[in-house]
Amino acid sequence: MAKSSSYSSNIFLAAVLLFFGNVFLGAQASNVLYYDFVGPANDSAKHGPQSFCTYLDKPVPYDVISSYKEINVTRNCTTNTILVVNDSLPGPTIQARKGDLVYVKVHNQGLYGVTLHWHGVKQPRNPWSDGPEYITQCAIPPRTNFTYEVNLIDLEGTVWWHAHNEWTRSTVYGAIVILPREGSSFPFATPDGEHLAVLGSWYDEGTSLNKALEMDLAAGGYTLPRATGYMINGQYGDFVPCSNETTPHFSIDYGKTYLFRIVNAVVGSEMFISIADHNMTLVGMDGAYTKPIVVSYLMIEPGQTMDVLVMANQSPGRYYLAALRFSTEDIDFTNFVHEVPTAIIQYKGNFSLTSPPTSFRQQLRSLASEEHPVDVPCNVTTRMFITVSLNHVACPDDSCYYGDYKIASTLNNISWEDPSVDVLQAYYRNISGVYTTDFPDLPPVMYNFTGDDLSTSLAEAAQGTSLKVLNYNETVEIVFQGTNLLDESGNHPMHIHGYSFYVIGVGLGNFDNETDPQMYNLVDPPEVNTVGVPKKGWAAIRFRANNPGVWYWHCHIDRHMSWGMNAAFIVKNGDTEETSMRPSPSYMPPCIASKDKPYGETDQTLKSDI
Ligand SMILES: [Cu+2]
Repeated sequence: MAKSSSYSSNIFLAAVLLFFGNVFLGAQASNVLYYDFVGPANDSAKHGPQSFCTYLDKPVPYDVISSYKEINVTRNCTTNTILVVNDSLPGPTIQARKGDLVYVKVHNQGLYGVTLHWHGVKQPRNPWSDGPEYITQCAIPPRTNFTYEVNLIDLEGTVWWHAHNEWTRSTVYGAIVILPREGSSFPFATPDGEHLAVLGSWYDEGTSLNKALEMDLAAGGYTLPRATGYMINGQYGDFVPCSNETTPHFSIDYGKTYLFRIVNAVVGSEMFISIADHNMTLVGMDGAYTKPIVVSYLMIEPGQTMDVLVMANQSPGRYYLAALRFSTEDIDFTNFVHEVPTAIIQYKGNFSLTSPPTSFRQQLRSLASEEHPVDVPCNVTTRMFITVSLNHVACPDDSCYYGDYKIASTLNNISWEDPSVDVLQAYYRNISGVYTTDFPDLPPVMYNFTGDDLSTSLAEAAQGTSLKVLNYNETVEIVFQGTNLLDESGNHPMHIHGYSFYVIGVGLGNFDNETDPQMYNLVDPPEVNTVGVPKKGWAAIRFRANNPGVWYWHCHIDRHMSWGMNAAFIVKNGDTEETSMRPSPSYMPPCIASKDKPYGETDQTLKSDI
């Protein structure tokens, strides 16, 4: 099989925030493979992250750069300083097989705290390694390290990892490629090769992004930072100045079939993707297989991953792969100048050079085969109906730029407030006063959620750190209902940590609890970790609460998350050790420093220490 390194060269590098080291991969404890990933700076700095999608017998370790340095990164003819892992944007690809256990030691060599989240990885019984700041841990301080355990027990396909504190993930992200177990194969003909396309965002604020975010939130949240462009594998491509030298190229051979693994790591937007003159066959999403569907474009939510097969069946030449931002929100928030990325799919050999979202969602089906079965809960024990809204709260003083209100966003009208100690620690150690367990199963009032000209009084939000408690093994149905409060309806990609869930229904308008359940797909619904709740519509999901711990759920548009569109579950322990949360690791990053962000304030001091 051909090795496909999907990243273009000439990636100029920036400040190293941290690096992965001492990783080992292994399917069973009896067959643990050790890899020492710590090494001197070497050639991979010039080529970006290496993709080892080669169907080798063993995963191949990627080289790691462990030096600390600040190097300016140039994109779109402007130079900036950004935080990255291992000198590369995107960061390194983790390659493993289904069932592997991956240990990632994060050495924070930067100036700011950081946490990492393994998006789509369920982390059975082990919320300690999940990563969201203030939910399962506090930030890893500079000059310290923390080891994550990433358990790929039941995933196959593509998921990804990213920073999970403030908006650090804008530059700290990478793919996790999970091949079938040794001795088993894809549920489709083995592709002739594969490519990785990771979509990302670019903010001109660079390392000041979180500072700008905090200031804007304090001033009412109306002017949160906006991406100035979107990228494929950290590059803009041909249509942006100073970029065509570094346009990503994906080589293909006529007559062959390629697996493209697509990750939407964009911070604030859904994206359309298509390839000129080529259809794509969707075969997987979020680390699980789907029934194949042939499409001319994809609509991918931020947080989602999609695996597609592309047949090289057109006249040999060059074809653009392009991504376009899809936005459903008010133009006050979304109408800004931004660049659109492209990559080139290039046939090898000699040739002469010669070009609606809801229906897409409704085509999605699980594979539901003997080897890849579905297990949709039939009898529901906990039903939740959760409104997903943009709201407002009174400005606490006269600090807001625009009048008496701050923007808030809510789930069941409650806007999340970060605690000062992470919820998991508080739950585990019985620390009181950190959170409440009164997250409601219904919104406070029922109204015509998707109607126009709704009363602004409905948009007054409550604030709190409110969690929902589930008993072990409860079967949960959640209907997420989008609203048009403040005339600010939009699409919201809801992501749940610690679980995959089945999307049993998606529709427009207000959910009807008599007629809509009759249309549920309980046979082969897609199994995902992120579902797009359509603008002025709803989405219904089910899962079994069989993973004890504290698990975050939130909109994966970070603007909405920063306004408070978040909540968390506590899933209680079962009766046995195997159904209970594992004990806390002996070391977790301390919470003392992270809430008041001292790292950025003392940049110079820390810098001289490193
Ligand atoms: Cu949202």
